[in-house]
Amino acid sequence: MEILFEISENLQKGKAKNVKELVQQAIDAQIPAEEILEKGLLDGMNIVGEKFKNNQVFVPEVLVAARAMNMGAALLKPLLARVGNVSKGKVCIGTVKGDLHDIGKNLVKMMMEGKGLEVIDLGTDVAPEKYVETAMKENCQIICCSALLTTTMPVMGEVVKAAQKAGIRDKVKIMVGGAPVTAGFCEQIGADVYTSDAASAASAAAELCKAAC
Ligand code: B1M
Repeated sequence: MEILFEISENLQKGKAKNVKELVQQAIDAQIPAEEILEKGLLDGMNIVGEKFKNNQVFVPEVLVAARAMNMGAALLKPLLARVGNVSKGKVCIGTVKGDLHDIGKNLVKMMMEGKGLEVIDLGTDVAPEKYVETAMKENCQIICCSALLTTTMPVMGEVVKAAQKAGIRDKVKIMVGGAPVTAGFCEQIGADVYTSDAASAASAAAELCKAAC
C-alpha cells in the first residue's frame, strides 16, 4: 500500500511531522493499526538499522528517525491498547543497565497494555536491583528485560540473580527479549521466557499472568 511505503520513507528521512500526518491518514483510511506499525513504521526503522550497521547513516539520523517512529507509534497506541478497566496482571519493564535503546521496549509495553496488563515502565539503563525492588513493592507477576547490545545482555543474568538473592525468584517470572537475545541465552541465564517480538511478548505475558491468578 502506497501510504505505508510513504510512512516508511518519511521515517527514514526523520520527517516526524509527515510521519504523524501519514499515520493519521492511514488510521482514517481504516488500515489496521498492526499493519501500519509493521509495514510502515517498523519497515522504515529496520531500513535505518541496516544503514546504521553499514555506516551509511550515523547517530543523529538514527535519532531523528527514532523520534519520528515514536510520534507515529503514539497515534497507534490507543488502537493497539484495547484495554478494559480491569487489570489482568501487573508487570514491570525496562531496558537493562548500560543500554539506552527504548523503541522496542516501548512497543512491548504498548502491546502488553493492549492485552489488559498493567505495565510499570522503569525506562532505560535500569539496574538489576531496581527491577527486583519494583516487583516486590508493586507485586508484579513478571519482570521484563529488554537489551539491544551484546555488551548489556549479561545484565539480564544479574536480574535473575538479584531476584534469587531477594528471595522472590519463585514468585516472579522473568521475561527477556531484544534483537541480540535468543532462547538459548534465556535458558543459559535461568530466565523464564524469551520472545522475539512485541506481540509474542504480550501474548506470553498475558498467559503467564493468567496462570499465576
Ligand atoms: Co543503537 N545499536 N547504539 N542506537 N541501534 C543497534 C542495536 C546496533 C545493532 C546497530 C548496528 O551496529 N547494527 C548496535 C548494537 C551492536 C551489538 O551490540 N551487537 C548498536 C550500537 C553499537 C549502538 C551504540 C553503541 C552506537 C555508538 O554510540 N557507537 C550506542 C549505544 C548507546 C547505549 O545504549 N548505551 C547506540 C545508540 C543508538 C541511538 C541512541 C542512536 C538509537 C536508540 C534510540 C532509542 O532507542 N531511543 C539507536 C538505534 C535506534 C539503533 C537501531 C538502528 C535500531 C534499534 C531499534 O529501535 N529497532 C539498531 C540497529 C537494528 O536493530 N537494526 C541499533 C526497532 C525496534 C522496534 O526493534 O528494539 O529490536 P527492537 O525491538 C523488537 C524486538 O527485539 C523485540 O520486540 C521489538 C518489536 O517487535 N523486543 C522484545 C525488544 N525488547 C523486548 C523484550 C521482550 C520481548 C521482545 O521481553 C521482555
